[in-house]
Order: sequence, then C-alpha cells, then structure tokens
Amino acid sequence: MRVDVVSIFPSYFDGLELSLLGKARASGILELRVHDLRDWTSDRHRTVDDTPYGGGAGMVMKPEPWGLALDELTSDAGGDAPTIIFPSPAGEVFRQATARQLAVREHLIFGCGRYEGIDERVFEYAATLGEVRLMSLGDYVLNGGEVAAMAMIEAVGRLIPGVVGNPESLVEESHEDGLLEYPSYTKPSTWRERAVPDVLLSGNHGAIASWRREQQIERTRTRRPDLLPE
Ligand code: 6GU
Repeated sequence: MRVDVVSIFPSYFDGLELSLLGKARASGILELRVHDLRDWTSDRHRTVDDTPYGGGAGMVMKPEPWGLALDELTSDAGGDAPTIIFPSPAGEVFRQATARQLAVREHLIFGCGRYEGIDERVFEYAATLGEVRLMSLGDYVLNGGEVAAMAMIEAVGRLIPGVVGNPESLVEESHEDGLLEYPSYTKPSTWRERAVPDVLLSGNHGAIASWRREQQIERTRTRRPDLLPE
C-alpha cells in the first residue's frame, strides 16, 4: 500500500516511524510519503491560506496548492484510483470497519487541513481524481487533521496483512467483533490481595471462552451500550 500525506506540518508524522508501522515500511508492505503542502506554492512567502469570502473568523486554505499537490500525487495512472481522505470534524466517523475498508486499498492520500478549513472546491476537484472521504475521529475538535490522520494511518496500517505478527491478535481485540475486549491478566496469580479470576486458572478452555464472552458483553453493556443492537 502507498500512503501519501499532505500537511503544512510534515514533521508531525515522524512519530509514525516509531509505531509498528516502522516494520511495515522496512519490509516494503507500506510506503509512507509525507509532503509539505508549501512545496506546491510559488510565492515568496509560501502562502497556503487567505481570508474567507463572506467574512468570518479565521483563515481558509487556498485551493491552488492543494490542486497541484493532488495532481502530482495522483499522476501515476497505474492501478485503482486512489482514496483521498480529508480528516475533518465534519466528516463521517472513522470506525474499525472504515479501517478494514481502507486496508485493502492500493493508494491512500491524506489531505490535512489547518485553519478554519480548506476551500470547498478542493473536495469537488479531488472527487474527479479518486474516491473522496471526509473522516472524523469523533465528536471533539482538534487544531488540524494531522493527529487524526496519524490515528487513521496507524489503524489502517496494522490491518495490512503481515504488519501485525499474529493475525489472531487482530481478531480478538476490541471492536473487531462489535464488542469490547475481555479483561486480561498475567502472573502473579495474586497481586496486592487481588486474585486473578479462578476460571482462568482452571485449564477448562470451554469455560474460559464462555467467561470471556460474558465479560465482553457485560463491559460493552456498561461502557459502550451504543455498540449493542437495540
Ligand atoms: Cl479528523 N479533524 C479535526 N480538526 N478535528 C477533529 C477530527 C478531525 N476528528 C475529530 N476532531
């Protein structure tokens, strides 16, 4: 998979090297390229924003640098059209199911906006170059798309076959089956007067599996009832 990121703060993404994505990149499964939007400006001040038509607070990202960036990053016509993701608190919510959809794409482009947003015509133009998706991490506001893009890239990258060592560890985690994960314990069997649940020491694999399932359902009911069917 190829992932291009366009941002005015490309150094934000240095941290992705440290996550498990470093392995994916080293092995060639994931090619991550981070670009500075200002490389597609041509004025002396490398301007990427301007005042909003109609007035209002804040600045809007100009369309021209975005157009040139998208042209260049989508120009190698081979393969499927890219999926162009604009992190935005006004987008659809990014879920594990979204990560699974994106993990099978050949080419993702993340366009990270700052200021009050990106000129709306950029999204229309991007739709002529690929599949456009505005994606939100959740119902709160960040200063820009960078942190959200990092979260999305990590969620997608770890689902690419071969990135996480043990495929079972993917199946058993929170959200993969629509439920939260069951609680985990390790040695010692008693710690600060707290004992590990007996069933986990019983060696009875059927009983352990049922207990874990019950725990998943109970946790989901108390912590995330919105995930359960009506
Ligand atoms: Cl994707 N962007 C910004 N700026 N804020 C957010 C977000 C994205 N998701 C949640 N809050």
